[in-house]
Amino acid sequence: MNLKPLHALAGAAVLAMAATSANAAVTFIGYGTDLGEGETLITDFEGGPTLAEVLLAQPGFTLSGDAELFTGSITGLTAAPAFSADTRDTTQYLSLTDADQVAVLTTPGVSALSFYVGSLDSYNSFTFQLADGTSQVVTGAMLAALPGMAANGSQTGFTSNGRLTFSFDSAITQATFQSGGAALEISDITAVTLVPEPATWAMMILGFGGVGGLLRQRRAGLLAA
Ligand SMILES: [Ca+2]
Ligand SMILES: [Ca+2]
Repeated sequence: MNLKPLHALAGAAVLAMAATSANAAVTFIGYGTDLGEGETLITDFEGGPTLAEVLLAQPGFTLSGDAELFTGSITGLTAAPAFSADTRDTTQYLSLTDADQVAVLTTPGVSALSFYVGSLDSYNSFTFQLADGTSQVVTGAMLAALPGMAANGSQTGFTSNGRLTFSFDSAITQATFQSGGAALEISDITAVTLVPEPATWAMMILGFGGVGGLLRQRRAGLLAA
């Protein structure tokens, strides 16, 4: 069976989703293991065993919560995300196996956040805190309504295993992962980090200039002494 045309269809599913107060843009690429445009890896969930001890590849991010890390699959509990119809993530990944568990990622403010999700279920949920003070909840059931996506828990399907990318009208400062049951599986998280605004750059340059001026004054003082 050749899945390529269907894969391309899933890849083209870029759309705006009406959320409560802000617009959410969601992209899903079935089996999309490559990083998206401008994205850098934040974590692939190596390290541990607690979430606070997971290795984070970029400064300014924190991970916390009581969700667990798994390698491989446990029938009825957690399934390693599928990278194709017959290959899976063989490394450690994040899994929320019951409704009491939570994983929270805080960011320095990013314009887009992306996760490789495995066997998406309708009761999986992502809650985003935005820089404008609002929060947005996106559930698996909402995502299943988008073309090229399913939230049926399929452990091999390309419509339920792939890279999900979210962006909103405002920068994302925090993402909370939850699941109504077994399980929400995440292989990695990537982000598009915000470039400082021109006004911030100007202030930084002024700041550096100030430091230089101070050093020159000190040096002049030393020479005079
Ligand atoms: Ca991993
Ligand atoms: Ca699942």
